[in-house]
Amino acid sequence: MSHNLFETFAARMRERGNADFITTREGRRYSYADALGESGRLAGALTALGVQQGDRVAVQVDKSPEAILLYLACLRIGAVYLPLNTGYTGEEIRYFLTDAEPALFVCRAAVLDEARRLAAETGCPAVETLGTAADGSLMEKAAAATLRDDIVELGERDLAAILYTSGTTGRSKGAMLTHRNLGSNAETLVGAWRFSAEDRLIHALPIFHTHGLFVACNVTLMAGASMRFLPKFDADVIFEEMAHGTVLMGVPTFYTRLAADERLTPEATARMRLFVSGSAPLTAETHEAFEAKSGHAILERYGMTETNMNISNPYDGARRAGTVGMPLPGVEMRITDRETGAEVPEGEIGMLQIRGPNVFIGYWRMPEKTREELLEDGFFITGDLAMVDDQGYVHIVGRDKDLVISGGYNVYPKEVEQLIDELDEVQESAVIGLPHPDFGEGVTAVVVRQPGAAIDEAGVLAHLEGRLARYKQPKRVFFVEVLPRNTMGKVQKNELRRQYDATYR
Ligand code: MLC
Ligand code: AMP
Repeated sequence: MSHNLFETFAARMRERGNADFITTREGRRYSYADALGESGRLAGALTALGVQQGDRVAVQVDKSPEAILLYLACLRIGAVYLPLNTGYTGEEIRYFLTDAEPALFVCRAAVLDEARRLAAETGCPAVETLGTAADGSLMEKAAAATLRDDIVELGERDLAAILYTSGTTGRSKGAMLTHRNLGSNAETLVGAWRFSAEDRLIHALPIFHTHGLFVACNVTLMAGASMRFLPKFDADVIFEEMAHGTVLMGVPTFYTRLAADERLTPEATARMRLFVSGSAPLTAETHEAFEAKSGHAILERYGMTETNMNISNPYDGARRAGTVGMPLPGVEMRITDRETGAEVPEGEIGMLQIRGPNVFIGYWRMPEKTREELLEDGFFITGDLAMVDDQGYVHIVGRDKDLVISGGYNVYPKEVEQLIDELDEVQESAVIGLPHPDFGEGVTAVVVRQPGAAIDEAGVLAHLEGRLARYKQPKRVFFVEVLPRNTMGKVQKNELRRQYDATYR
């Protein structure tokens, strides 16, 4: 039996035929039958470009239906889809191309020259462009290509995608996700969240991370539902779309913004059946405000790049504010003591570990990192601190890893600190996340100057511009004489967070 996830999607495409798969507000539309045909043509183009089974296809493009068709084309031929945040700078891209050694890099036309230079430097043999209006050299090649209507046979451990997640050491790790990982999770979520062909998902997330790509698109495909593709979150547009949609998936910032909007009423959301939140903690305050104004209890769930979705509030039953619910069917969870590794009793806080068919198979070319985080018995150490209450609901109470989540994007402090520390005028720095009303956490730098140096906030930020994606750049930079340290010499980030707590409030 082949494990190619596209087999399941293809069955849905044949059944759903002329039904909507993706539509846009500009009036563009792909039916399920179109998706079957176009992904075959793109598969033909990939083959003509030399992409073979197991090859990586790196993709840094603006959101479009065609980018999803490219993802589907990769699945068809067993190529490994490697989506990249559009915010990444050339320097960041260089690392991914070097590490993943893709056979093809698909980029935006506006950065083609830079992409070609980076590809040449890193040994990537082909570069094509993809625009947002079914344009670009890749689409031209697809139009001229011989259609591939086969679906490559794959085994249980064959990769569907590699998604890079930043690492605590500052080096990004490529999480290897198999067809089985993605397929099992999509199937589980369709059941848990009652997706059907009648659903119309309002899709306002980016499509280069787990949430917008796998949770949203794979669940839609698995259910034969449709998606309204929006370029980004825009509250005005969301209110218009809610008159036609049934489901919205978003990061907490979506809901904070919607809950603060006077247009949020039971009437405005009358056609909607489900609001899902994830990727960062949703405050109980936002959960309650949203429900009070709309009558809808947001369904909060918990997931990760490495594991897809693990834990979810119930569809039927209480969706409790400040909790992420119960493990999804087929997903096992344990909460352990950091020192002893033993499971902690109910009600106590410990390290959250996850096992199941959704859990990735390791980090690309990092066997040691894989061994550290993916245990021999199959449990993955999430780095999140959790507690189960007496009703079985899981609370994510904090993080054991040094990570900031800003508007649903992960920022690893080390990566930012390393760049700030490069400056001659800087002795050392500490990057922290502080409570932020819109983004949940705001990236903030605390810097110690070299004796006699005069560098200021603008000077530090100027150094980061062009080197780091904008969402990783600190919103504020503060200067201190010394960083607080514990007796072991470790910077006390808790103390810094306490001191600067009011910065964005
Ligand atoms: C934009 N900016 C951000 C930011 N997004 N800064 C910090 N954090 C962010 N997330 C910057 C912009 O560059 C701009 O700066 C300024 O903030 C204002 O921009 P905006 O117009 O208000 O931002 P907007 O376009 O509305 O974007 C905010 C957002 C977006 C929250 C809607 O960031 C978003 O869609 N986030 C979703 C991330 C996501 O999909 N995560 C899922 C990961 S998967 P300037 O200075 O340039 O003007 C995962 C697993 C799981 O975690 O469980 O799901
Ligand atoms: P990523 O590596 O981008 O996939 O982000 C995964 C991390 O996001 C998790 O390890 C958590 O720290 C966080 N996360 C995701 N969903 C939630 C949630 N509902 N509540 C709290 N944290 C979350």
